[in-house]
Amino acid sequence: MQALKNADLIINPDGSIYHLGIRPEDIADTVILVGDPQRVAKVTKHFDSIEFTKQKREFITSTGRIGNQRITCLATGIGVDNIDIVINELDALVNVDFETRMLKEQHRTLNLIRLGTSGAIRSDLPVESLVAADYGIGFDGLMLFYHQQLNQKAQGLQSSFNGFLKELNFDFPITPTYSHASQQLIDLFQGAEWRHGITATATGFYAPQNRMIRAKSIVPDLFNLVEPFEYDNLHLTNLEMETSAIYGLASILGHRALALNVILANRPTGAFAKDPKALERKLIRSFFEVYI
Ligand code: R1P
Repeated sequence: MQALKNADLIINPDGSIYHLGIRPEDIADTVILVGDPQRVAKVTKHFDSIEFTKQKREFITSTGRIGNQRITCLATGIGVDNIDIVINELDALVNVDFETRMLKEQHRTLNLIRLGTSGAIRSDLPVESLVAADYGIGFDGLMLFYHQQLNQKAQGLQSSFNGFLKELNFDFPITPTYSHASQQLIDLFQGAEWRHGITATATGFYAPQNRMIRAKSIVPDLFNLVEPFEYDNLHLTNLEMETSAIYGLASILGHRALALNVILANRPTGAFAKDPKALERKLIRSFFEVYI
């Protein structure tokens, strides 16, 4: 491999990476990814100590410790386009030598865990539920740009969903992409509190998620149509804007990934959380009860 060019791996004058504005030594092995920048402080409240907090654009990073365990929390902002930046830059921070711009010989694996908010696709998944995504289906298109060798589980999901779509005889506006969580991480979240399922990732908040205020969708029933889909005893449970890209890029780059989402909206019933902030806190608390 040749050294990465300055325009491909962009390093700021202070030695930090282009968008995230953090340096290789800033990253712990566990990185909690949150969408909302204000969620970082809600997560780090559970830390015993905080080493630093840095911000560039919407990307806030804070690293600290709980007991002996060093943990990073990073705000990704909204959407898979941001996830493309975040996961590639996190991987570069730990697996590329910033002096030589060459890949390091020893690969370092990160645990990338999303703590997010989401809407339920199914009416039997009420507001307040906590969902652990065994699988991701991307309706966003990002992973179509990457060479990806799907593992056996993701391949199984792909062929099952393709068969389902064929029977529906429905022309999708975009080619779906498929991914699976890290088995090691998903195995930790097996308690009754965690509903398991397949998380769908959309490329926008309104028409791509069947929401219409004034602008109309060309596929207004998309998620009603796919709601009955079931694979590996799991339903297509919920809809948000990051998971498929986190799972896809993590698997390509050799990291472990898991997405945990709290349900704020139930799309079939039209219900929305009365106190979304309390539910965010519930998700964070429930995560730390298991993970630490
Ligand atoms: C949309 O309101 C945002 O909220 C959800 C979606 O995935 C999207 O990012 O997640 P976060 O609360 O983690 O941002």
